[in-house]
Amino acid sequence: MGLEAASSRPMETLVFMDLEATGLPFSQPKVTELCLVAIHRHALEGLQPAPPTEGSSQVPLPPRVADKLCLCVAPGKACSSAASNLTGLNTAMLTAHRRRRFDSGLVDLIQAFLQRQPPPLCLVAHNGDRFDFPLLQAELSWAGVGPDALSGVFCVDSIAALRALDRSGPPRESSQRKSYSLGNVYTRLYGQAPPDTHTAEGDVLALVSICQARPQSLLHWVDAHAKPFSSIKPMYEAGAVTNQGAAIDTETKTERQKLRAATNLATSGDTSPAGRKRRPRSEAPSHSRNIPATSHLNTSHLLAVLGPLVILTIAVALYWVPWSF
Ligand code: DCM
Ligand code: MG
Repeated sequence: MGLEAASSRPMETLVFMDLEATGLPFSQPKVTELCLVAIHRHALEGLQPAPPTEGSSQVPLPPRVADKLCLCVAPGKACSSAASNLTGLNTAMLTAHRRRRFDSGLVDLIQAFLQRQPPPLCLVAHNGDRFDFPLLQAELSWAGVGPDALSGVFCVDSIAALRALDRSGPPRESSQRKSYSLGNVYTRLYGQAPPDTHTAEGDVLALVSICQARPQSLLHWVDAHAKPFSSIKPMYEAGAVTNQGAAIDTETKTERQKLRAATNLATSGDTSPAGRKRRPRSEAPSHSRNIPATSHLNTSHLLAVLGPLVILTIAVALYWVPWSF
């Protein structure tokens, strides 16, 4: 995508990122909300580091110059109740609000947003190595683009960064195992819980605030440890989610019915079988639907080839047996 950069150069832009989703990794989640906040390193370098005592610092204002891309996504499968409770989002609501799927249009939007940023650029996500990066790779693959869709983009997990910075700093609470969850790190630093937790934008802004506490050492660590985003493996195979289609449709329908009962929204167009049929082809990878048909075809082919072969063998045997005595 024209963002190629040598990893030896310092990262010029940090793109803080958070994804909300239908559930945890084991459930092969789909994205429900995405937020990217792009900040030039100068905006972070210009900040004074926070005083060393934790819990007493004032929450810094985010840099004034920051590009944001925040949007909601229709996941195409039901949210777990835990995820809905945390995020305040559910599939029926996202569908009723006519949100679109994580399709190639969204990939274009993300690429265009990143292309506006001066390279080299690095995605920064809290727990990114285990959640946000592999999930983004899975969604990119589902949308039909390859693992190199964000070629030239780098990424780091801010949990790894903060752990490393703590290890390299003066020993504090060294005997205690610290939690590096976003909320706990923020509360340790600023003596209060972060606002708007588990909304993509709220979590990104909390992460920015955390990174503003030690900007120089963070940037230094990022420059040394940024890895290519293309090296991240998808959380799951693109076809896996659509294979659960029947269950997904049923759960989604139940959610929609609940929403209609609660809000009396006229969503009949969305819930009718005809409505579902109108879903654009681009919203699901076609290959996953063909798996059973393909295996049936292979068995038929095998019988078609083996049948004549068996008949031919018997005929040859009958012809040669009398001659061999
Ligand atoms: N998540 C979940 N259950 C949890 C924690 C998280 O299902 N106990 C899912 C839903 C969230 C997503 O992970 O949208 C990302 O979490 P977070 O809001 O912490 O970024
Ligand atoms: Mg979040």
